[in-house]
Amino acid sequence: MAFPRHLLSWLAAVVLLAQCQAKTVTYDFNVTWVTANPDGLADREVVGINGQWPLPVIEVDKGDQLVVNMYNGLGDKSASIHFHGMYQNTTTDMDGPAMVTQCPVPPGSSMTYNFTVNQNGTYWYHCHTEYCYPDGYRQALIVHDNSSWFADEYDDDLTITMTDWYHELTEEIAPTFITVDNPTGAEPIPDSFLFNDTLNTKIPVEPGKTYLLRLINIGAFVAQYFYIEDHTMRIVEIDGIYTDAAEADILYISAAQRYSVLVTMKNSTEKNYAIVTVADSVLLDIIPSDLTLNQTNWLEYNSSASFPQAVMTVSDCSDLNPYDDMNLVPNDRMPLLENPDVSLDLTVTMQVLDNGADYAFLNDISYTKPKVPTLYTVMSAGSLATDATVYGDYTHSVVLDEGQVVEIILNNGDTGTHPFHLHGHAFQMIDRFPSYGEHFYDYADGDPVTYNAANHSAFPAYPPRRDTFVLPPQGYFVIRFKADNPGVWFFHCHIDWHLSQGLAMVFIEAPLAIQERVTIPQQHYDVCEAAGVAYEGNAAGNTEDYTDLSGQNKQIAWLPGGFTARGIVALVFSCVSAFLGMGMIAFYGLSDIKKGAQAPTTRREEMREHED
Ligand SMILES: *[C@@H]1O[C@H](CO)[C@@H](O)[C@H](O)[C@H]1NC(C)=O
Ligand SMILES: *[C@@H]1O[C@H](CO)[C@@H](O)[C@H](O)[C@H]1NC(C)=O
Ligand SMILES: *[C@@H]1O[C@H](CO)[C@@H](O)[C@H](O)[C@H]1NC(C)=O
Ligand SMILES: *[C@@H]1O[C@H](CO)[C@@H](O)[C@H](O)[C@H]1NC(C)=O
Ligand SMILES: *[C@@H]1O[C@H](CO)[C@@H](O)[C@H](O)[C@H]1NC(C)=O
Ligand SMILES: *[C@@H]1O[C@H](CO)[C@@H](O)[C@H](O)[C@H]1NC(C)=O
Ligand SMILES: *[C@@H]1O[C@H](CO)[C@@H](O)[C@H](O)[C@H]1NC(C)=O
Ligand SMILES: *[C@@H]1O[C@H](CO)[C@@H](O)[C@H](O)[C@H]1NC(C)=O
Ligand SMILES: *[C@@H]1O[C@H](CO)[C@@H](O)[C@H](O)[C@H]1NC(C)=O
Ligand SMILES: *[C@@H]1O[C@H](CO)[C@@H](O)[C@H](O)[C@H]1NC(C)=O
Ligand SMILES: [Cu+2]
Repeated sequence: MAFPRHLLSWLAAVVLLAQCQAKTVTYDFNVTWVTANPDGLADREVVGINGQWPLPVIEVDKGDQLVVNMYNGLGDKSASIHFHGMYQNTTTDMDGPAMVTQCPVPPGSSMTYNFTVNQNGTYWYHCHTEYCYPDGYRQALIVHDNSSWFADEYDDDLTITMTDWYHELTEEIAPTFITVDNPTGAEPIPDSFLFNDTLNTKIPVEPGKTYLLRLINIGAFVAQYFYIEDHTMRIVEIDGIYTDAAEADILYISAAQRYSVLVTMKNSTEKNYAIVTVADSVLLDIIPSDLTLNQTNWLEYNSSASFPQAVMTVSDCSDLNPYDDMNLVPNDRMPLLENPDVSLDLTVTMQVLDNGADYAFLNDISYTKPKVPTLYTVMSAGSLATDATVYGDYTHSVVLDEGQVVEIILNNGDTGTHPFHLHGHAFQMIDRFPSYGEHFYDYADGDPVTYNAANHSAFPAYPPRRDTFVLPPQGYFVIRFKADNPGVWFFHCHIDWHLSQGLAMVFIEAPLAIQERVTIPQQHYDVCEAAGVAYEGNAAGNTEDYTDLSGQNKQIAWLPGGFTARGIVALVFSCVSAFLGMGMIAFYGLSDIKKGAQAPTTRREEMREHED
């Protein structure tokens, strides 16, 4: 019996549709504590998913609908998920940062994330409530693409993460960080560095083949140098943006950055080769003698040959000369965005506030979370959503109009390195000083060098784009993006310690378009109910008068005039700190709460004062 012809063509159409139609990929995440010991040095509690750690890699194809049903089974800690690098176009409510686009999901509550993946490349996901991803709640998110320009050039792809690792829970470390006992803001020193959440990995490879290595720094703090002995890498993607191939011997991968590189194997199987990661120890205020900064893992060509430790050729990691990502050219040749409609001139500083602890600032504002998640203020403020006042004085919110070209000039008044991440966009990197390489750290000892709009280096015709860009010590960077994605987008340093010190601000992009195009699922508001967090009103939770911010959360008061941060640091170091800590709190409690006249002081200067 023959099938009717029309039925056959109908069947063919169904088959075709099934092949090119995007699918829904669903993950059920039951988030609970589990025990792990990835460096072989200490058992600790980590955030597991469905009883497992390392966490599952999320894998999707471009165009898929990704659904993640998260149940918070931690019992004692709130959580959320940010899908780092996903533009969340029309789904800003699925972006994940607590108190920015959602409420923190309390223990016993669930939240469903549901959005279309309209991008290619290498991403990751991580918890985005206070202090939660360093406890292990982070993993790779890969968007496969069989039609990338380099798809024919590799045989297989491998995902490799790297991270700093602490033996204590973040909640145990945090109280020792922002405190009068740590006025220089010295970041907690990691206990080790992991390679793909373990150590001593042997990656079996076949001679002559080419691999696409997707390298992701999922760490909370420390950048890492990466190279493979006797092998050249060809960079083809940074942070989800395809680039023209660029040969590199060494990469510098900051927290949150990704590099995809093509590596062709040798034909000979006589030897195994070291894959080397070197933690950027310049970021560490002290280097404990038992901290292993360099790790050797291997390309395994021959399991019966030896696995030699890497031989280091330089005396200090800052002598390693990594590839400068400013030189990359995006494969799509998106031209330089010209004539910005908005140009923001921002300066990073670290300053001691009235409680004697060190905080981080963008133009003297230390991000302080609002009482209502900023997106929910947008949704409930009506036409006042275009007035930045309603988002409060300490969220550092900037309202953008749809379609504007936005420029951010970020000057670094601090001696630390800050990998800045913008949610909702990949931005163009149009200038940076100093460049990666041998002079990267030279300026940390002199005066900050600020961007001069009247005299800058020529901008690239096709600027590289990425979503996380390293701001050099006492240097600057300049980036641009087009406000073509209505949403509430966090812009912050990806060193989790610095984020907790307030190194963040918020872009409210086309708020009236958000109101039109975004529908918040009832379940997301239910999470607020469960968490006891308001989901209507301005930053202070006021639903009657959106311009009345009384009761809003504020940053700690400034030191009283006459007391400089340097003075405080000198004092702290010359006295017994426990005794002094109590004395200072009492003293400042009596003083006027007003902004002091002191100039921003960098940490290095403070340290010098202490050394003097
Ligand atoms: C999550 O896992 C815990 C521990 O295995 C289990 O007790 C709980 O019932 C699970 N919850 C859900 C919603 O799956
Ligand atoms: C996810 O979103 C799509 C598009 O809005 C919708 O059709 C679908 O029902 C949603 N799925 C879930 C599980 O919420
Ligand atoms: C891409 O190629 C891989 C390996 O050949 C295959 O398993 C996968 O189904 C392909 N994906 C798509 C969307 O065609
Ligand atoms: C994803 O990759 C495909 C094939 O290389 C390309 O056509 C498409 O433009 C890419 N998508 C984005 C958002 O860059
Ligand atoms: C790295 O770890 C992830 C998660 O366990 C795994 O899927 C991946 O294959 C590992 N990569 C390599 C190169 O072994
Ligand atoms: C390995 O062998 C292939 C085929 O003979 C050759 O084209 C290639 O250049 C060789 N690779 C190296 C690194 O010598
Ligand atoms: C693997 O290494 C061993 C020890 O060096 C050597 O004897 C052997 O010939 C090698 N095998 C291959 C296939 O190269
Ligand atoms: C680690 O790497 C640095 C810089 O590459 C080097 O100076 C140092 O000697 C290495 N340390 C060890 C223990 O190999
Ligand atoms: C512009 O900057 C360069 C490099 O810093 C400097 O050498 C030059 O003198 C400056 N030109 C002017 C007109 O300021
Ligand atoms: C968001 O989608 C709009 C409409 O398709 C598009 O014009 C815009 O470029 C997208 N923005 C981003 C950041 O992908
Ligand atoms: Cu930082």
